[in-house]
Amino acid sequence: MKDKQISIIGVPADFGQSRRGVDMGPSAIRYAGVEDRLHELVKEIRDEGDIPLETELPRHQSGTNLKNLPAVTDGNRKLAEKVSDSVKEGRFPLVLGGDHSIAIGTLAGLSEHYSNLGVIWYDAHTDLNTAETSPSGNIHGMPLAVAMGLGHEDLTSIGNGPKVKPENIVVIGARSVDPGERELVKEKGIKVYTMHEIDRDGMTAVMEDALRYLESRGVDGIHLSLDLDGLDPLYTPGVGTPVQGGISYRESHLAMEMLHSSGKITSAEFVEVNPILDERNKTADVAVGLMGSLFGETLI
Ligand code: Z70
Ligand code: MN
Ligand code: MN
Ligand code: MN
Repeated sequence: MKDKQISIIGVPADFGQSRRGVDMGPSAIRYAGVEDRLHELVKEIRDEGDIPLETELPRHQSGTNLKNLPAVTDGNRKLAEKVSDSVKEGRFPLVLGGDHSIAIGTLAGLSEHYSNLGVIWYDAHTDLNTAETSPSGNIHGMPLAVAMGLGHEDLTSIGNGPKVKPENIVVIGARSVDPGERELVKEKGIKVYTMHEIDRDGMTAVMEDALRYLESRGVDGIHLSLDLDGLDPLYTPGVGTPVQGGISYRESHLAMEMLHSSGKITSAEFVEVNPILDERNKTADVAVGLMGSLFGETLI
C-alpha cells in the first residue's frame, strides 16, 4: 500500500564534528537520485529543500569543550520546528545530513508528537557522550545522550523535556564505544546489538529481536537514525570516522527490508555522508539504495 507522503528535509551541517565536506551530504544524496528512487514507492514525495543554517555564528565558543555549540544549537532548533511541522501535516520526515548532531533537532521535533517514541540507531558508534565523557568535543558523538536529556543545557533545552526513554532505544552495529558511553549503556539499560551479536546471530535474528523489543515497550512510533558509518567502510568510504569490521551492504539491505515489512517506521534520517571523502559518490548511492529498501523496493 502506497500511503506515505514523504518530506525530504536537507540539513547541510558540518559543525558537529571536525571534518569539512559532510555539509554537502544532502546534495550528494539528491545527486544520487533519491527522489526518482522513492517516487514509485510512495504516495507522494516532496523535497522541502535545506534548513537555512546560520553560517555567521561562531564556530567555536570558549567556556565549554563542545565544538561550535552556538551553531549546532541554532541549526537544531530550526530543524526541530521543520520536522514537527512535517509530522503535524501527516507526512513522513526523511532527514538528510549533515553530521549526526542533527539527530538532536530531529528527535526534538518528533517528540512533540510521540510520547513513547522508539529509536533504532544504526551506527558504528553509540553517540552517547556528554561534555564530561567526550574525548573529542564533537557534538555528533552526543545526540543520543542529549535526546535522553543528558548533556549541555543549550542542547537538552531544544524542544520540551527528554525526547526518548533509554529503554526505547536500540543501537545496531556498534563497534567503537568510549568508556563513558559504555557506562551509560549499562547504567540506563540501553539495548545494544554490537557487531558481535550481528556476527553470532545474524542480521535476521537481530532485527527480529530489536523489533520485538520495541513492540514490547509499547512505542507509538519508531525513528530510524542511520549513520552511514554503521556499514563497513568497504561499502561506505565517504564518512568522517570509518571503523573496520562493519555491517555489510547485504545485511543492511536486509535490515531495511525487514523494517519496511514491519510497517512500524514513522520517520528516518541518513547522516554522515561526506562526498569529499567518498569514491565517486558511492556512499550516497548506498544511502539511496537503502532508502529504496526501507520504502519497499523489492528485487522482483
Ligand atoms: C567518538 C566521539 C562519532 C559519529 C563519530 C566518535 C563519535 N565517540 N559519531 N562519528 N557519527 O568523538 O564522541
Ligand atoms: Mn511550526
Ligand atoms: Mn553517529
Ligand atoms: Mn558513527
